[in-house]
Amino acid sequence: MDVQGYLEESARRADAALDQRLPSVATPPRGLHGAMRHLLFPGGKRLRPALAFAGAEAVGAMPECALPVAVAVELIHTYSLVHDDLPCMDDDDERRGRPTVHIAYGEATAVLAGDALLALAFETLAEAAAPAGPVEPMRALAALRELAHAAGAAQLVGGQADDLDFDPARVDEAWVDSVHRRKTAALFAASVVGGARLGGGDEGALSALRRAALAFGVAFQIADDVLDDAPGTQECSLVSLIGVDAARARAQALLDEALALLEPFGGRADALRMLARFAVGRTR
Ligand code: GRG
Repeated sequence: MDVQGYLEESARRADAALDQRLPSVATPPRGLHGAMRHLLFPGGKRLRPALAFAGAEAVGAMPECALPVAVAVELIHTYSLVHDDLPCMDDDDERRGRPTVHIAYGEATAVLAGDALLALAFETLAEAAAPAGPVEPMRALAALRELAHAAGAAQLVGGQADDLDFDPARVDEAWVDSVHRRKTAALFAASVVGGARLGGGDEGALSALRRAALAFGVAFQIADDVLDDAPGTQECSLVSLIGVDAARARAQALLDEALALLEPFGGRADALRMLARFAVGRTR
């Protein structure tokens, strides 16, 4: 299967589960429920769910066992985009060619929709951890803890805080790398490792997968900055700091590092390798 086929199959699987998890728009408060669904359907590439499924496959499990993690990470990713678009943050009117949630539903509802998506992510994993749930409870709890850490002050939120504080006079490569790691790569790692955890992976495998996902997660963010590069923009980007060619070379080196870490997994990590190459090699 090629990467587009893998992403489409992952999206189908994740979308059906997400649709079931989300409150119906027919149920009050309708505005809130509509706002929660607005950016989720239709979604983006659904890369993080695909990474969760590929993480399970990398440890020899069926991709479906990663479903609770796949759903939870996409909910967190979506909440972060809803909040990132708000006037107090990036102040964007459009995302994926459609009005952002606060444009469509108002600012207060967009804040609440983001809050509710975040809470639903943890409810989803906690339900998977219930004794009668589909997953071994301790594994689901460990995935929940790792995802909470990736979403919190130490990672996603902390990275966003530093990004908002961006000061071009003080920025250096280590600082940019730290923001990329926390804001982008941590959620990639929680997706892959969470999927592998639910798939029964041992600590050695999880640790190698975490390092690989962090490496290609940072490479993905660098590649994203290369795609977004607009001369003269003042933002936290390796491109503005070291130039396009050096940034591309850094992304390639990180991808190579990730692929080397995946080597011991053999054919089981084929899907993960394909997604890592896709994430870093995207042209749009
Ligand atoms: C508000 C806590 C909080 C965090 C916001 C998501 C975010 C952090 C900022 C948005 C801008 C940005 C550069 C995010 C880094 C991650 C990234 C490149 C997100 C886009 O991911 P894709 O390409 O998006 O997977 P789709 O649309 O395909 O889902």
